[in-house]
Amino acid sequence: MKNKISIDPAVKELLPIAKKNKISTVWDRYEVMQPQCGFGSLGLCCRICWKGPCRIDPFGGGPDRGICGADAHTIVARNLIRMMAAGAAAHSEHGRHVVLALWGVSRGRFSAYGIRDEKKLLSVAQKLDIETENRDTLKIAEEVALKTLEDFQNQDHQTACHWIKTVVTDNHFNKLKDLHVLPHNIDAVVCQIMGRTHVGCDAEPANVVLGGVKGALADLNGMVLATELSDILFGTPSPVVTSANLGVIKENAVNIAINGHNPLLSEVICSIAGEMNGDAIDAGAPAGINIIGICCTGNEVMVRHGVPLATNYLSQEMALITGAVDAMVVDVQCIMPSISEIGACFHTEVITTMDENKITGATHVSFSEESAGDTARRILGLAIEAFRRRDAKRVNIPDIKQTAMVGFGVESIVAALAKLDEKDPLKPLIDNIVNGNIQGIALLAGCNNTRSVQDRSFETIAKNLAENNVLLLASGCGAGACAKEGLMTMEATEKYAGESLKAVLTSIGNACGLGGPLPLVLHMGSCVDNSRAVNLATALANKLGVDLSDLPLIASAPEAMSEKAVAIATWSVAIGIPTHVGTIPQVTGSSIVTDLLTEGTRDLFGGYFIVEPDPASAAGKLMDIIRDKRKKLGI
Ligand code: SF4
Ligand code: WCC
Ligand code: FE2
Repeated sequence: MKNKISIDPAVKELLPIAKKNKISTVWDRYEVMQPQCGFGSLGLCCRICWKGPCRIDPFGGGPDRGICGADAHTIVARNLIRMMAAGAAAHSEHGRHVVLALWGVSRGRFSAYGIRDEKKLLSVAQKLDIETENRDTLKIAEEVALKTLEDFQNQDHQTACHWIKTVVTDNHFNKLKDLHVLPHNIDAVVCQIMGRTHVGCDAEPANVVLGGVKGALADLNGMVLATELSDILFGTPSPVVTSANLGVIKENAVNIAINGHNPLLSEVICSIAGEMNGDAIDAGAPAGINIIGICCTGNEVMVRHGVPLATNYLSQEMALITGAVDAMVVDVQCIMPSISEIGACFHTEVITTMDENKITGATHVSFSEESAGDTARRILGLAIEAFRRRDAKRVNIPDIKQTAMVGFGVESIVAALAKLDEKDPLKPLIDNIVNGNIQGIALLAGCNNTRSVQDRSFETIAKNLAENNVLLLASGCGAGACAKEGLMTMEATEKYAGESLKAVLTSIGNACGLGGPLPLVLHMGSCVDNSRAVNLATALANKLGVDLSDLPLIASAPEAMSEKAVAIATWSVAIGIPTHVGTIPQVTGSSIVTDLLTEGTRDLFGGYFIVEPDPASAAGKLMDIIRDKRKKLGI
């Protein structure tokens, strides 16, 4: 096979099998789609009203305005911020589900759930200025839930959402306030973006983009609350050793892949799977039930419970092509609609679970918090039934998996650092940044994209930055890529880290009793858990009394794809972080919007976009930024 597709050896092994079975995968469909529309790629196609579609001629000579009179800049800006609104809506819907679950639990409902991390509840309550002394746990939980729900309900434009204040420095909060981009209500801000981009509304490109920034910050707000409240309900991640890639599928087990994003159902599936192990064994699977994760549902249960990760977004179809996945259970976001058709080529039961996310051809088992336990049991039963239909002759599980030590939330990183300095845990990290042992911090985040070779950019950038002594954090499909590439191991640190980074990671690892260094890349969780990286960075900035934009800190989404990624990258810039994307954003049809994102935002927020598809060049540019930031700090 062409190695233009993926660096993942499991993918390479399975693609010929897909071909033999005449199964078309995401890469086949990408090829059929070529050449892709040039107008759309530049952001110059408008379908906002039925006078259109309209397109602007990027070379001049053709139309320079849409039928209504909108020019290239207006069209590009509107298209862009509608993507941000969709991203913010997706993350915030996820967050809404989680807060409603917490609210239900606090009122004695939803027996499948409980407060699993009371310590986290207390720390969250304190962050939200909620009284905790001598109060009943459920009462505190109720107040946390109600205060969080205000972020979806507040109608006072002058009062910002509660959660955003907890993740940015005070200084930056005031800056965002002065620029009128602080969200006051997630739903209202998303709604406002849809309204202002309707035909005949906001046509001033910079104003449109700033409206989008507010939506992106609403996205951040939704992600932070989703992460923090999920920790209360399901536990805060702590380091755990597990494995990644399709070799985690077991021939002698009932394999259930959980795919998507929202942990509400997958957590219950994981916790009651043991109950039905006997049934799986009776059905002829001596290893019982084997739960494996895909995409961010996978990341959620991986960092909390060490559930192995089968794969990340772009290769989700490959899990089915092993012929050994008995059920693929999906919830929301980044699920390929093709999976039902591929599942049907095998014995696999593809099960959708959220009423607002169905797929033609899949079996729908409707999820609700009230009956989550029964839903999970029904799904496990369907998987066991499907296993009985599995054709052993069609099973091809690549013998490929990597060890991965994962589960590095802020709490576990601070706990590890506390082994070096109990009273002041952030001090060793700061000291090592100041003395240059750690040159900077990078967050590797975001998707896979058929426009890139799957996972390659993550691998190249990670190795390159590590060699230059940059501490690496990862989330989402970026984390999945690093896990599959074996970068979440002590061995990777030994092999790829620069000498001084290696020494720091080794002293922390040894102090924690690991008998070796921390892994080269620290897995922080799913995409919503990007909020963990922000929390860590902001804690450092607060301690140093500087802004995020002063720190030698960068983010990279080298294979960005989704609307959620557009929202994330935008808030990353808006909170002051230089943010690399390796996919050319669909904005280059407008010089005004392009300049605003790569230059103008630097003056406004301190953060800006770096667009560089070549991963090695990107790593070089990111190192230059880190060195420059260090110089400005005088370190
Ligand atoms: Fe064309 Fe304007 Fe309608 Fe867009 S909003 S499709 S540019 S007429
Ligand atoms: Ni987040 Fe991108 Fe993965 Fe989906 S799961 S593909 S948005 S990084
Ligand atoms: Fe995700």
